Amino acid sequence: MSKVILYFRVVQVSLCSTWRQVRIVYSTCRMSDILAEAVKGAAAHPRPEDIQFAYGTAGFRDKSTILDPVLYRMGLLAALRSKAKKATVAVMITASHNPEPDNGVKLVDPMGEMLEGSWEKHATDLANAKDEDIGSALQRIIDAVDIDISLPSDVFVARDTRPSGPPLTQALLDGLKVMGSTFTDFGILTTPQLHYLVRCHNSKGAYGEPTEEGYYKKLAQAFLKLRKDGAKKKYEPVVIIDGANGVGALKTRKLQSHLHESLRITVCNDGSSGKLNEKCGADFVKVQQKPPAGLEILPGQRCVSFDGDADRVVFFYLNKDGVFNLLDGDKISTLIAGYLGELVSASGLQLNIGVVQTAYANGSSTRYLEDVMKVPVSCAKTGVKHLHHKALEFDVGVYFEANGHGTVLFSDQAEQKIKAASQDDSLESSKREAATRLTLMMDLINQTVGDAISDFLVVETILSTRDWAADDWNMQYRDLPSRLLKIKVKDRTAVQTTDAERCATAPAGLQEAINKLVAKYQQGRSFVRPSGTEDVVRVFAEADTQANADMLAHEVSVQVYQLAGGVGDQPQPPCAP
Ligand code: 16G
Ligand code: MG
Repeated sequence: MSKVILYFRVVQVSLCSTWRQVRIVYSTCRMSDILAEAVKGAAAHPRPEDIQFAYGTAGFRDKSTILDPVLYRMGLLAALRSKAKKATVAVMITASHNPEPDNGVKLVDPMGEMLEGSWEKHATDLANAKDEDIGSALQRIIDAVDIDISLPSDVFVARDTRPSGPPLTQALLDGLKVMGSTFTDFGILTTPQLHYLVRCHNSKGAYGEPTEEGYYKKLAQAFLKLRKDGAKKKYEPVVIIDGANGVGALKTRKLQSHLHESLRITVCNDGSSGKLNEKCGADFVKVQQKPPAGLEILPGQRCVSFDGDADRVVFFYLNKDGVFNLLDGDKISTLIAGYLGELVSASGLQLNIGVVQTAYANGSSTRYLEDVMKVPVSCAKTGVKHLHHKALEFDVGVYFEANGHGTVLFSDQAEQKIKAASQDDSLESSKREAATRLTLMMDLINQTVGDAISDFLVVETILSTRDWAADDWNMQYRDLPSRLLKIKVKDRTAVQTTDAERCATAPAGLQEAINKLVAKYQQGRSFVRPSGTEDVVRVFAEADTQANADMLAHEVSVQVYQLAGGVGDQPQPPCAP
């Protein structure tokens, strides 16, 4: 090893009660020693030879029983990332909406963004390095990024409620300790809370107080100030939350005391009896298009479903005839973009608002935004990081996946203009008031990442201001019937796409076949894409009726099966209703 760099190393760690803040005693040692220690440390976290891991759309995700070596290595990597960014980074241990036996890990960058794309390869390489090659794998990353490893590193850590969380956290901490990194283990948090904390910390409190309490206070204060008093005819401050038997339920309970009597929340699926994400949660409700187990609802009652780590949210209700109605990410973004648009015009500020969707967005929502609301719409690839990136192109960028994952980003310039207008005494009071409401909306919105709790409060604020019941919101536009299917193929990378996944470029002939099928159906639309989280190809179709959407999805599936190497039985046509 040619480089001889003296480097800090933790030799004693102790915990302090409130923050679980780690106190550290340092010693110094050489980089070569550290790399050797990293290899030695791998003995307690051996990697099975036969498994290949990949840092996918939302980090590593797998059966929790095989993730221990990945967590150890992500401890090593997080320390390097922190050194490279000269800032605190974060690591979240969660498998989101997946079943309880699964788990996962993802890295969070200093301002609460997802890990920078170029580092995903480093993560994959390190996770797949043989135990004895860990030192050289680390060295390759250090050289490729040109990291000054003599710099200190600091990492925030949190996990969801999965029973596999504590041992996996331990493996992660082992990696951090080997690298001599300081860390704060926050225990159980929602994913967006961790994103918030790391941003608050690195912005030195400018984004908020870097504590869990600080998170509740920031959201609750904005929410209470935005709540207009006065009698409501339609809006009722009563809501039922399906917490997916996960962390969102626990944290909503904590938030409740800060909201006083402004909103009556009943938390169901709070983990006291049911299993995480089992027949409940945002993913179940969106995919199954039906209410979760564990809720008793009356027609008209507004219900909300979070996913397992509370970064996704969907609303739903039964109409007066008992028919289930879903208010998904598309409905949420339309509601938010409409309201923010009104506030921006009322404030007199020149700010452009845009909405970012994915190909999964219901065609009716896109048409409504573009044709009725006259809001520009961009389409991004699936995965929060892609939407987030595109939303930065607007002064006010509203982004949501149909599955309920999204938020709003305000550019620095927009934020400054809004704050200045809210304090400008020379402005008409109506303009100033609109700017003040925008300032409060910025506080209520977790701009680091989609946040079920924050998004839920944003929606409640708008419904209350508009005096709308769920039905009024739902009537903005009518969803086109759609169907999502998945097809098993030999190699899902055989399917390649372009144009934000709306057009298949491989295998040859697939897109032409889809075009022909789509042309047969009124308001038909369909696309296929390889999943980023499962070994399948996904097929989406929408059309004028449910029967047509089902048939179009089926016909496209058959093409995928035939042209892209389907395995198992050929897809069967949908049964007649
Ligand atoms: C991940 C993504 C989610 C996306 C989903 C698509 C994040 C934090 N999560 O859960 O946004 O909708 O993957 O899954 O980016 P798929 O590729 O299997 O369809
Ligand atoms: Mg999630």
